Amino acid sequence: MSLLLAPRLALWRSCSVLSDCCSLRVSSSASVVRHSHSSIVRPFNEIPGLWKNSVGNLYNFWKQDGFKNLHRIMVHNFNTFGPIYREKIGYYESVNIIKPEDAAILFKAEGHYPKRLNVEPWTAYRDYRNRKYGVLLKSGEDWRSNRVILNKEVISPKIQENFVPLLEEVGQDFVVRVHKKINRSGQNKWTTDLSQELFKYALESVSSVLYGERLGLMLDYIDPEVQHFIDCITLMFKTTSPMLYIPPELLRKLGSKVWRDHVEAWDGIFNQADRCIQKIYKELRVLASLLLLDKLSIEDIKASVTELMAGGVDTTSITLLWTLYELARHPNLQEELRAEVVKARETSQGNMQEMLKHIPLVKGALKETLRLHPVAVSLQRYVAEDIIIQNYHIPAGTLVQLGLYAMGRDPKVFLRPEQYLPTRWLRTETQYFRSLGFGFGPRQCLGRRIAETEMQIFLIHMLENFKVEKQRHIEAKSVFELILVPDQPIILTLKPLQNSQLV
Ligand code: HC9
Repeated sequence: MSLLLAPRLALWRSCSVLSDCCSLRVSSSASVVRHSHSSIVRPFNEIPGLWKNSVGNLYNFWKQDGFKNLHRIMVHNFNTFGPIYREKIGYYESVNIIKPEDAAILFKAEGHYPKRLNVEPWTAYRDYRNRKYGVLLKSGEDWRSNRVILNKEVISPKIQENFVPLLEEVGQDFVVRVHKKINRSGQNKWTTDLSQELFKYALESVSSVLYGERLGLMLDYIDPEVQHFIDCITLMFKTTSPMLYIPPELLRKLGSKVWRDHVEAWDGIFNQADRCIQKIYKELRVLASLLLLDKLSIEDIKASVTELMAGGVDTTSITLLWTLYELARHPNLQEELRAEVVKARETSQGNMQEMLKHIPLVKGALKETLRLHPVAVSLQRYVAEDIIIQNYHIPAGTLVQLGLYAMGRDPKVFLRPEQYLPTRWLRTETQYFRSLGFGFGPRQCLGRRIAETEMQIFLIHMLENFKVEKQRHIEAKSVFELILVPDQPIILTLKPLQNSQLV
């Protein structure tokens, strides 16, 4: 009996194989595209994920406290669905990817006018107050023409020379301030949550570069208006995230508190920037060079300069805070970095511009911080053409997000991702589309050059003068407040080094 059945079974099996082939052939000629390596490309609608019930997804997202946990939800989704998933939350629909190779495909398809996710609350405010968009929010040819001119003044390598001395001065003043605090404590050390101090350092730095004017934030008494500006930036970020998934227009009509706070925050930001811009028309810095070029309207300049100023406070200061935190947790590494800085100072005989060329490990540390604690949870582009990622067809116009936080912690992308290892950036591991903390291509962070220089100079000064220690055992995590920030205050202790001199 069984002997008789066996051949029939075999026959049935081969039949089913045949019919599989047939159905594949049929569908490939109908809607499925053939990929170059002869594998069959699968249609957009087969991408796994949660995109069929957008309202239900929004509800679940809200239940999981998604507004604060966006980064962890993304990690979870990649673990569930694999390296590509499609998602729809409220009116926000995207395809999410995690692999550096796929990021490369995405950025190659960004087109002439790269477009990322529109942060609706930000444009809603500008429209509401009738204020111009800067390059942060502009699109199309208007974006491109503004960006090309701003690039020359803000991000070109040549211009870096101009702001190194300005940033060095702010760095030195910060050291003096810390020494003062240490002396006053009477304990030969200063234990504190440095975040406020770092906000001030970052704002002082960026203002100095943009306006050529010092705000005096390294002094004991600071202008309450400037403190208000700092608070407004934090409030602006905080109030943005709850409005990402609900149309701000609607919240405005309902007179909701989050919208009102958001408007108040941006009002505070624009007022302070207006005051700064008003005061220093003549100074020969970024702002003045732009005015002299006479290629952009004063309103366009104001809009982008305000964005640079507001975008350069929490972002750099939090990255520095995470870096100090990691150095406090890894004392041996801290010594290695210090040795590099001491040697660099010798080699370059104190010339800061030169010194910045001899600190690969410090630069690696900043990349490592942005890998584990990125400011932006994701990078996004609306693809300008049809692309194929992970063998799925993605039509032009789709919003594709690279999960930057998830990628930084993926063991398939980084060896031992949980370890803070600045040396991995010294060309021992491949770097292909892995260091994306500032984005990529013509739409990358405009403030990148200022931020990098400012952070490197800060670390040089701190390492030369102080030892950074951590008090108790704390394990700080990220929380999403539009940008990722520490979920608790990070208390650090600064101790003067033996040979630290008062500058
Ligand atoms: C936030 O799902 C999460 O220095 C969203 C997608 C998104 C879109 C735009 C991103 C934003 C995220 C994070 C914060 C970014 C922003 C674009 C610019 C902004 C990266 C990933 C920077 C921090 C800017 C802000 C400048 C501004 C406030 C003047």
